[in-house]
Amino acid sequence: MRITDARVIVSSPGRNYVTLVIETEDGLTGVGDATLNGRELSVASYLSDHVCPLLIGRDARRIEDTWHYLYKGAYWRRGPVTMAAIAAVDVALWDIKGKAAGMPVHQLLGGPARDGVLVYGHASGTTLDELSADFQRHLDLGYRAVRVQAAVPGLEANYGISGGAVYEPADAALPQENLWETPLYLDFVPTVMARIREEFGYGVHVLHDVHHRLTPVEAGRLGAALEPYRPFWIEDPTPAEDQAAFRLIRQHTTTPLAVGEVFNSIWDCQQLITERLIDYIRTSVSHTGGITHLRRVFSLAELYGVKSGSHGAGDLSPIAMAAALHVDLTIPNFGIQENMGHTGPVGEVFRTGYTFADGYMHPGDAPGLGVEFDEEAAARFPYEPRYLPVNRRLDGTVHDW
Ligand code: CS2
Ligand code: MG
Repeated sequence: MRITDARVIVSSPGRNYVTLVIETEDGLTGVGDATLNGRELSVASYLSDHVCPLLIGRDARRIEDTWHYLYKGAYWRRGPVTMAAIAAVDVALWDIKGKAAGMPVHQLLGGPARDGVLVYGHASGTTLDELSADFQRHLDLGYRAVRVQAAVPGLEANYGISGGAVYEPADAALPQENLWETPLYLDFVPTVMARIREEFGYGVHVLHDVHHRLTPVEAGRLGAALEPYRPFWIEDPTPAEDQAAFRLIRQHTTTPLAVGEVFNSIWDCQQLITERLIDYIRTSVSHTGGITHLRRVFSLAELYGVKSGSHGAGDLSPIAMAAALHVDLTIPNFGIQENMGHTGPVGEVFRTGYTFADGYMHPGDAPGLGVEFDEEAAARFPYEPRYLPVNRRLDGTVHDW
């Protein structure tokens, strides 16, 4: 089954997505997501200039071989651009394999290990009252797990606050500047959790994203302060490239720790997993080398009692969401899946078969991934330059965003 065409489409139906389309000689088409928020064109170039020419004439059935050909064959390994490009090829080939077999991808991965995939949604507010109304809205929709973020008094324009729409941090043609000051945040977050637990009790999972902003000892203090409220996890407590830093956090708190949305390979989390420094690994299909490599990460994690909790932000396309759900349905150590959702014209470009009911999602049973990518619709939404914000402390120092 030879590959006859591979092309990259960058479209912006509300936000930018990089989509790889692979066609085979027998008329099958597979799609993969290669979106890297704020750096979309670099992955598009990596694919069209350096990967697509290598795919023409290759056997589409040889997923594992193609993965290693692209990873080892480039000599220059890892990194978000390379791994997002490899991910798109890998996911598109799994899509083709499923369509060729007449089976959903999750059947090729061993079949369902559960009936549905527990997902968490995002509640946020510029005030605690707004947050509480948004939390209630999520409960009304059926969510059993909800992430909570609220604007820290004294810090305007902060991460994770959506103003009612789907959260979109890449909001300007050149980077906006946000403000940060850790002591204000550390004093505020326990009051957020207290309010949510007082109002909604303990029968729903509550999550919180720290977005890589603390030092290890600050993160330990936050985790300890939140223990009475029993969060499902705190996410990305410290800049995640320092794996050993998590030892210090662990020594100070039993609040579960999740990390991984900026990781792109198993090497980024090897120490975190093998030293049992985290509870959830949040790597995503699109940024971690596709289904093939993500399963390897989760298999390593399973050995050490670490569960999955994949990143599922709106800046991963519906193709990535579908691929994540197929993996989530099948692995033994599934934990939870983020579901930020997509809005606006995204649905005109990506037609999805996955479903949500009572807090659980299911990828559907259509052959392959179950997502149709409409290239004509995509052409109506050309690329728009968009950047993620940059963070500064009150004294002007650049801080982790
Ligand atoms: C966030 C993301 O979903 C999350 O947990 O951390 O929204 C993150 O800010 C974006 O994916 C960045 O592109
Ligand atoms: Mg996050």
